Amino acid sequence: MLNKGCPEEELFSFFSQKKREDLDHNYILSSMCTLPHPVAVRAHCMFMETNLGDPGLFPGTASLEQLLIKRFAALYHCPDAGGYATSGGTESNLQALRLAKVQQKDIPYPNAVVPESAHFSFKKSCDILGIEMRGVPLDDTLRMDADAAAEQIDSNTIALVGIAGTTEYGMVDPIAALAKIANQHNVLFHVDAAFGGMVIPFLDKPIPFDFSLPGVTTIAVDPHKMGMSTIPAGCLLTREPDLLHALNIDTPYLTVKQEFTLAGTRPGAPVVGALAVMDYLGVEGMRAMVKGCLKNTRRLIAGMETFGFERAATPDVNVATFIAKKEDIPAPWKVSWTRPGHLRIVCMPHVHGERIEAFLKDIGELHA
Ligand code: 0PR
Repeated sequence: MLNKGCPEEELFSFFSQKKREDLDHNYILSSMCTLPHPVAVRAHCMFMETNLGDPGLFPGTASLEQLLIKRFAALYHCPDAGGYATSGGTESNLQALRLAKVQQKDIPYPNAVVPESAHFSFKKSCDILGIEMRGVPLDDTLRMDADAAAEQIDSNTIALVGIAGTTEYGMVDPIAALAKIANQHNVLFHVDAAFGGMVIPFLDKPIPFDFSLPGVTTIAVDPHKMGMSTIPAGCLLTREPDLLHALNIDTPYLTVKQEFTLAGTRPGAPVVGALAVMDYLGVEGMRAMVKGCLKNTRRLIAGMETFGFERAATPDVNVATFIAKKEDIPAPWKVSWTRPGHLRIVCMPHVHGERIEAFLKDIGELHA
């Protein structure tokens, strides 16, 4: 720590200089986060000091968290669903598996059946919880193979996981078929819709992935991805409103005597930010935003194919992947690469149509 305090202007000039070292969003094509919507920023600033970890001190903010959960519960066809605001997909996935484990205390060597396309947060969660992670191969469309999933389930299986919008290829697993399998085997079925949960409901033809399917027990969705909230904002939803109480821990000196959340201190600011965007845009506004992102995804795929870059998948959501090499990408564009080595571009809201055209022009010139 500095011995003598630094003058404010000097400090902020240093911060400005450091912030300029961050990449320009105009060139970021690799991220599942985006520039927050202005109403999210406004709400975030308004609720900066709020702590949902001690909700009795912030009952107004806590009621807004409940309202956010209600919004998702209705959107996911289960108005009575429960849940809470997490720090994002990693925490939601960890808590869902923790719930599965706590519910089945008698199983000494529990396993979870998870698609090979799963986000690495499942590996972290299984490590922490002492759960064996059983990988299920994908079919040739890069969706989880439901028959192979059923074969992996045994008497030690505590959870089945499906992904609604995979991180790398933007695919939606066969959630309806998986929900049936989960029901037959009586295991908790967690749907990781961290990305797709704010895309799929707004598609022209929504793919079933939510509580409308009997068998879906829990859903993870991240407003800090396609919900354009400030970071960190995730939600874990449970079909049964009180399911999370199985995770309750005594918190004797707080304004609540028990808590099921993972974090203690929890920011209210991004939670209200998430609600602000949802209520400001409504279903119509979200549909328009998602429509734009999907149009840009299709345009990018068509444009890349005219240059001879074949698509690696035909995605369900706004993630485009191609057979390409690192040297094919012009500077200063920032793209990402999947585990099997495909070029990956996420057409987030900040990746406007004009940015797609600018990228296509640059890549076209490099390959002229
Ligand atoms: N589940 C899915 C399907 C995800 O795509 C992600 C993150 C998670 C869970 C975990 O969410 P949190 O990171 O919020 O805990 N997917 C992105 C990824 O790993 C996250 C990301 C976002 C990475 C922006 C980089 C970036 O610039 O690629």
